Amino acid sequence: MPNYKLIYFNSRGRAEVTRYLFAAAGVEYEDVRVTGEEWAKIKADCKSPFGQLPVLEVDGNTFYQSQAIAGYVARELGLHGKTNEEEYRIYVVQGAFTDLIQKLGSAEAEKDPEKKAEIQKDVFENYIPKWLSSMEEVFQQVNGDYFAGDRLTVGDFYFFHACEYLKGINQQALDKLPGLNGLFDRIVEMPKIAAWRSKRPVTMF
Ligand SMILES: N[C@@H](CCC(=O)N[C@@H](CS)C(=O)NCC(=O)O)C(=O)O
Repeated sequence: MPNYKLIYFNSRGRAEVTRYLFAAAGVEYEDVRVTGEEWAKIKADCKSPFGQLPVLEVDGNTFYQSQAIAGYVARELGLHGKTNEEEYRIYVVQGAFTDLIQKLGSAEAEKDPEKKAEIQKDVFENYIPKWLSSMEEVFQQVNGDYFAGDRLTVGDFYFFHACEYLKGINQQALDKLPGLNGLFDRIVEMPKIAAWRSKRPVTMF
């Protein structure tokens, strides 16, 4: 097994899907979490051409862009799509995840407090409920217990990571969505995922 070193900040953010993949596969890796102060010092030496985190070092080679990293790790660990259709279904969830974090990020980035409150109200009252019901519809179209069909894949961890955050804000967020609720609970109860969630540093997102 190669030597994996995942470098990111002390948050789940753009690294957690990859952390979940390592956890689910029971693969050891170095989970390096840098502070903002440390990052300011090492940013110039960051081996990503984008000068951003996360980066993944694999036996000394540097991989960058979080979704490319997750896709690479998923394939290495057998949690990728094994057919064209499975791969397609994973990209659907990954795309929806990207839409959600862009929307949450745009609310966060607004400086004017009044406008920010307005955007946040719209995100929480309209965008997120619609996003969740769309995800339920996507899940219901699949013939199986997981987003790609009958196998756990990286797509399920994009969903899980997003919904872990949404449930942190509103514990009932998935209550009326039986497919998503059931999948969320199945992932929570996976022993290797439960072990990771109980030992990882506690962070807001
Ligand atoms: N598209 C990139 C975005 C990476 C990104 O925005 N990283 C942020 C943290 S979430 C970062 O490194 N910020 C510090 C900086 O830009 O100096 C990815 O998904 O990896």
